[in-house]
Amino acid sequence: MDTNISSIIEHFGIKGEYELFGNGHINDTYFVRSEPPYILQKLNTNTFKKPIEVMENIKGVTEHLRGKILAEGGDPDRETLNFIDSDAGTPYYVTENGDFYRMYKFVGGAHSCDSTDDPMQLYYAAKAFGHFQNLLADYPAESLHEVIVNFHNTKSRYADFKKAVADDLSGRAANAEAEIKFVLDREADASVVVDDIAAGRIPLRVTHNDTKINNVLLDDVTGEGVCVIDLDTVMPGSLLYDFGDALRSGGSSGAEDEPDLDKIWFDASKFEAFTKGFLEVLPSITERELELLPFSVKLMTLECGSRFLADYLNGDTYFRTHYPEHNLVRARTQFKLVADIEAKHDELMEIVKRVVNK
Ligand code: ADP
Ligand code: GN1
Ligand code: MG
Repeated sequence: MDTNISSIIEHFGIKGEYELFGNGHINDTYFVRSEPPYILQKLNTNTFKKPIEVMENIKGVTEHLRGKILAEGGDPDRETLNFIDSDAGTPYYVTENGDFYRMYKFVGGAHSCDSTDDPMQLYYAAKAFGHFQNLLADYPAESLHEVIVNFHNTKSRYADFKKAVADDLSGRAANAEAEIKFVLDREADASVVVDDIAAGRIPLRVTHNDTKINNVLLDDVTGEGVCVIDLDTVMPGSLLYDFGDALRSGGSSGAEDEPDLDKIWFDASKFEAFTKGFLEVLPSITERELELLPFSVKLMTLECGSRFLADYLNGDTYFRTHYPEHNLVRARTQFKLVADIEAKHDELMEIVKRVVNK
């Protein structure tokens, strides 16, 4: 056992064994086996250069959510994240060498899914993400720090991608010519949402921005959404980012890093279930947002695939990888989905119309 982690746990006034937990790509997450149990996380300060700003955002947002959940008669200890203060008097603990840790209450009786075969899980996840956005509709957006600048600015993501190709820091570009072309061929897509936001055709909202399907906890008994987690990237953004990213992961037939592309396609029945749940709780959606729902899934999948591919070309410095070609495999899976979403665009639009008119 790493005595360092044990002593960090004690700085939060807790004693207990710990084990690595979850499948996040950014932070190191530990389950702390105490009574009650906790989640300890080492925040990735390579990704989040200003960790105190991340914590200020999350503290503000979770306090706001707590008030709303209480007003609805819910249980804020289960329905939002709750931090434990360290002996430094802050909701985090920084070690001598600058490592940044935080502790949450563990949300029990619930689970997250990395991918799912059950459209009902998508329905419940959608209601949870939509509800989360509703509860933050009156949150003062200007008080949020932009903790990762241009996080979903797809134009600036394109510029980053082109730079990764040009620099080819890992010398791997020759292994990925077809994948690089796939991204470059779709550059026009990058402007659609960004330009609409700039022109005021799409409203800026307070959004989660990382609605991967494993970032919502579902109740073990009822299957319903309990708690939206992983709040590091809550910032002003578009509802389309949250819708699109949830279906990028949740609408796939398989895992994000499934190497057998014959097993990967975009599942329209999952799209329908998610759209139903999302629109049931989000009546404030605009006509333009509705029109772009299918496109947003393609856009977020393309963005994510291009980020995986850029990281492969940069030498795997951003996402946690488990083997050398992992980011390339993840990118290929995303591009298989993009191609399938393109082919199914009209079918998906019909689903949106059907759900709206029900
Ligand atoms: P990352 O940013 O690395 O994705 P997350 O905050 O999403 O980290 O945590 C990783 C995983 O840990 C989640 O997918 C979830 O399964 C689990 N988890 C995180 N926080 C909690 C919590 N408060 N209660 C229960 N499980 C949690
Ligand atoms: C990362 O932290 P995690 O694993 O939930 C990433 C997302 C990507 C996702 C791809 C802060 O999410 O943007 O969509 O991996 N988070 C950050 O799986 O970059
Ligand atoms: Mg996560």
